[in-house]
Parts: sequence; structure tokens; C-alpha cells
Amino acid sequence: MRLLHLGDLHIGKKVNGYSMIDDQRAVLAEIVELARARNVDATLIAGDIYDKDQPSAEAARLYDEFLTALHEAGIAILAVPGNHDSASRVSVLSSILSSNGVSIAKPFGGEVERCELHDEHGAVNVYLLPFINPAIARTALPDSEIKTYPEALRTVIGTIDLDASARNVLVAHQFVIGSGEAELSESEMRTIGTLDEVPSDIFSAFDYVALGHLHKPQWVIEDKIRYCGSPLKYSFSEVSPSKTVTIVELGGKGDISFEMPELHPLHDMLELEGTIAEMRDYAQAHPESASCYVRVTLTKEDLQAFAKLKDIFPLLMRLDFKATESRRSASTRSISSNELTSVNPLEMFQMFFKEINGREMSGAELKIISEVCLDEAEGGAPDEAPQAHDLRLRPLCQQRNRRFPRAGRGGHLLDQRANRFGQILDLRRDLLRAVWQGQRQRPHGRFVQERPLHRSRARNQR
Ligand SMILES: [Mn+2]
Repeated sequence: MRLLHLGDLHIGKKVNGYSMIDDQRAVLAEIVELARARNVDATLIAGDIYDKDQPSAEAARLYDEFLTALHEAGIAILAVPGNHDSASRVSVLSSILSSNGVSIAKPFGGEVERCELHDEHGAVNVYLLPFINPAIARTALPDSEIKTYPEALRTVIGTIDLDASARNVLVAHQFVIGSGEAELSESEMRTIGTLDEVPSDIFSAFDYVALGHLHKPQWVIEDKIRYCGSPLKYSFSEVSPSKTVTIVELGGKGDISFEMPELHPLHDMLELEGTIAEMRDYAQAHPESASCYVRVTLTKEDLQAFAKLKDIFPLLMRLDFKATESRRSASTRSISSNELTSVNPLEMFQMFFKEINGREMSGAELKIISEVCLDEAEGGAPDEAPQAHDLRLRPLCQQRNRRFPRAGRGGHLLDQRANRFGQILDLRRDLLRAVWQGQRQRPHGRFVQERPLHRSRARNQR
């Protein structure tokens, strides 16, 4: 029997503002072709089918097309919801679908669903465990005293009456830790710390455990417990190695082998560092880079860097400046309200500039920005509310959000200051525009964590 192990499809995902839907359509079509060509009997989908618990119509349509194509190829489908999925939504109609070879685990209700597949060696039991956390497990098993992830998984797996003489496969979406170090990437949603980790010995009774959750393909226990990885690179931390799928070949009991064919994305991901001139040279020497999602780290400031790079790499996804290393450490610094209310806009910009560029402003730069600040003062800046710095900056951020609706709502204080001055600079289209563009390329949302605004919010709540 041949099983195709997939996971972390994240259908509908956006990466740095780019919709991945075309990339996903292409890679899922490649997967269907692969499954046909290798005569796969069943596809296991180990959670995170969608990226969101309320997927878009476009995402739902692609999921429909993918499952339909597998079904039409005569391939059984066995899927579990991941932590990104709404278990209730992805398992809708599952009782009807299961009679058609499509089994999608319902929200965990105290029992791990079992499906039976057959080949010349007999039955293969495939257990479908949707993503669970201690609260889900405790609710489903009210007599238990589950507090931790390991307790939850141990208890839940313990409810399975396993026939040790048969071949047993588990499909799950959890963070399972073996003896080695797990390879994480930025596109996973982690619980803080290591609370969600569970030891691999809990699963030792299974012949194979098909896991989802970690996006890099990797073994937890060689030839036994595996993360197949996401089919596409969903963050720049996944630039290498290439993405693969896992094909599991089950012979009789104890006879298992694997194959990991490589996938070919519509657009690969590329990380480059250097000057604009070096980027030009690179693009010339590597014409395929024109169809890659690119992250550039510029080692030298440059006017209109973003526009220039976009010319070189049409799918430029992210632009950073080398000086950002100092910025990054500086930006996690908390800024007191005192500090903010006691400095004037010019001083504030000087602080900001230094954090971004790791140096003081030159005389010429200072002159430009002084004029800009003066202009703004004459143009009538909003009244300053001295007690709360974020309140004071809010009107400016709102103005900026109207002007750049795609830039998302501000993340942290440094962003807000950048917004404010970026707006001014944008009017001037002047020397420091490059700085602002660097800021506009900041990743938003999940990638931006541990930033001062969060801290100051927490402080306000206390
Ligand atoms: Mn995932």
C-alpha cells in the first residue's frame, strides 16, 4: 500500500502581502500528478488544510478542486484539522463523504476516529487525531485531569485499543519532539515557550506517524515519525532545502519504506544580500530570479531602493537594510512616555534615524528634516495630548493609513514614528525616503512580535 503524506497546505495563505493561491493551485496540481504517477492508494493530510479558520471562498474552491482531483484519480483521502483550521468547518458533511473514500476527522469528542484501508497483506488502521490542546482533551474527557500537552496526548492515545498485530498509522497535528533538535521556521504559529511539545515515545506503538505542524520536512524518529513539511515555502526561514512530499510504502507488518520526491514551485524563494549594483549583476547572471519571491538585504543605503529593486526583481517581497541589525536590537527597547513627551519632533526623528541607520544624521540631512518639521508645525500639527504618546501619534497614523491602506495598521511605536515622518518625507520626496521605504517593507502581523507597543499596551492594562 502506498500512502502520500501531506500537511500544512495553508490554502489561502498570504506571505508578506502576496497571495499564495496561484502557487498553491500549481503545487497541488503537481501533487495530484505525482500521486497518480506513483499509484498512490491514499492521501493523508496532517492538518492546517487552510491558513485561517474562516477560509476565503477562493481558498475553499481550491480545496474542493484538490480533493475532487484526488478522488477522481481513485485515491482515498484521510485528513485531520490542524490548529489553523476550524475542525467543525473542515469536517462538515464528513459522515456523507466517508462513504466515498474521504475521511475528515471531526472535532475531537473523546475518541480517536479509525479508518480501515485494505491491501493484499490485510488491514491498515489509520487513526485520525485532529489537533488537540489540553483544554480540548479535558473537555472531551471530563474524568481526566489533563493539564499539559504531554498529558493530553498520552491520555488520548491511551484511549485507542490498538491491535498490535495489524499495521497502524496515526495522522496528527502536534509538536512532537524526538531526541534531536526540531527544525522550526517562522511561518509556524507557536505557543510561547515549549509548552506544546510532546515526547515521541507516546506514539511508539504505531508503525508510522504522519505529522503536520512543523513546516520543514524532518524525521522525529527515523523511519517511524515524520513531518512531511509544507508543500511551499511560507517564510524566508524555509529558503532551503527544497520542499518534498513523503510517500510511504507499506508492505506486510514491519516492512516500510519511504520516498521523498521534490516539489517544483511556481515561484521559488530567494534571499540575497549586497548592493543594488550587485543585485543587478545577480539578476543578469540568474534570469530565473525574475520569477522568484525575493528578499534583499541591502548593505548600502540607496535612494529609492525599493523602486529600483522592484525593477530588478518584480516579485520583491521584502527589503531590509544591513544596518537593521542595530535597529532590530534597538527597536525592542521600550520608550518611556516621558521620553516621548519631552522631545520635540526633530529630536524624535533624530532618535528614530539613529535606530534605523546606526549613525547620527549628517548636517545636510539634519537641515532637510528641520525644514520638514518646521513646515509641519506651520501647517498645524494636531494638538498634542501630553499624557499618552500613542494617542498623540494616532491621528497621524490614521492619516497615513488612509494614504497607504495596504501598509496595514501600525505595529509598534517605532513604526508609528516612522509613519509620521515617512508621511512628511513622502511629501518632500527627499533624501531620507529610503529609510521610510525600509520601514514600509517591515513585515506585519505574525512576524512582528515582542515589540514595544505590545509592552506598552500590557502596561496600560495593568
Ligand atoms: Mn502549519
